[in-house]
Amino acid sequence: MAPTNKVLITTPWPTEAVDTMRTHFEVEVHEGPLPMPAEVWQAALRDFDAIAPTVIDHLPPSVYAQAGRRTRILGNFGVGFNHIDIDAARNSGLVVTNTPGVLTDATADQSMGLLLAVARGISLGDWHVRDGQWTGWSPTDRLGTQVTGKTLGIIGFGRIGQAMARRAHFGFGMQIVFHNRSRIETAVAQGLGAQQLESVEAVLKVADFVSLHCPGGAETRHLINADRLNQMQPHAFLINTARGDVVDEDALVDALQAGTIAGAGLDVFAEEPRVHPGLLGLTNCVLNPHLGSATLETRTAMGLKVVENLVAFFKGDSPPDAL
Ligand code: 8YV
Repeated sequence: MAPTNKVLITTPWPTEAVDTMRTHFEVEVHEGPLPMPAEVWQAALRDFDAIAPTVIDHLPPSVYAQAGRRTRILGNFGVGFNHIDIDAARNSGLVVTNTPGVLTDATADQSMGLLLAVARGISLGDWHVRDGQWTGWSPTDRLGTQVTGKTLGIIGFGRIGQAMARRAHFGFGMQIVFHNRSRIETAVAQGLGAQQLESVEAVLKVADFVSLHCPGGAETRHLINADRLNQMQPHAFLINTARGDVVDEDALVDALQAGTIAGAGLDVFAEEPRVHPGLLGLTNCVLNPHLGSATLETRTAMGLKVVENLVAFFKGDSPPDAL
C-alpha cells in the first residue's frame, strides 16, 4: 500500500472538515500556541508533505528556502493569500492553493451587516442598552443614516464585491458605482445595477458608503490614505472586510476624529489581533474581529476546499485552486 501523505493543519478547523481530511491523509492539527511558532514551522517542513496555514500564519522566510524540505504544497485555508510570498513559493517549487468561491456570500453578508450596523447605530445601541444608557424612546434619539436608496461605492469588483453589490442593489435599492483594475463586462455590471468608474477617486467622490473588496498585499497597501479619505463625502461611511493595511489606519483615525467622514465598519486591521488604539475610543466606528467568513457552514466549506486541492495534488492532478 502506498504510504499516506502527512498533512499539518496549523490552526484548528471545524470538526467535519478535519474529519474529511483524515479520510485521505495522516493528519495532525497544531492546537497552539497560535500562530504556529517559527521553530514548529521548521520541523513541520521536514516532517509533512502538506501544510494548511491560515491568515494568522506569517510564514517565516525559511519556508521557501529550507534545505531537506518535505513539504510540497501549502493548502491555504482562506481566499486571501497576502501572508504568503507566492513568488518565493513558486521559485522554490512549492505549490500554493486557496479557497475562492466558498466564502463569497458569508463575507458579503458581513460587509452588509457592518454597513447597516454603523449607519443605524446597531452596535452602539446595543452597548447603550446593556450599559443602562437608554432612558426611553424619543423622536430625536440616536438618529442614524438611511441606507435604502443611497449610493454604494465598491473598490474591487471580484466575487465578493459583486455579491455585495447584489445585496445592496436588490435588497436595499442602492445605486452601485465601482472601481476595478480590469474592465468588468458591461452586462455583468448592469445586471447588478452597477456602473464602473475610471478611478478610485471618482467612486469616493459620489458614494454615500464605500466598501473595500480588493485583495491585500503590496499593491493595495494604504490605497485608502489621508488624501483619498479627504475625497470622500463628510456624510459617507467606509466599510472594510478586505485587509487591514488597505487602509492607512492613522489617517482613518484622524478622519473619524475630525469628521472628514461619518464613520467606519471594520472587520480587518493592519496588525491583527492588535487594533489601532485610536479606533477603540471612537463611537463612529464598528469593530469586528475578522469575522468575514465566520459561519460554521463557510468555515467547513473552506476546509473541504483545502482537502479537495490536496487530494488533487497528491493524485498528480493540478489542484483546482492553484495560485
Ligand atoms: C478567512 C479571509 O477566514 O479568506 C480570507 O481571505 O479573509 C477570511 O475570511 C481567513 O483568511 C482564514 O485564513
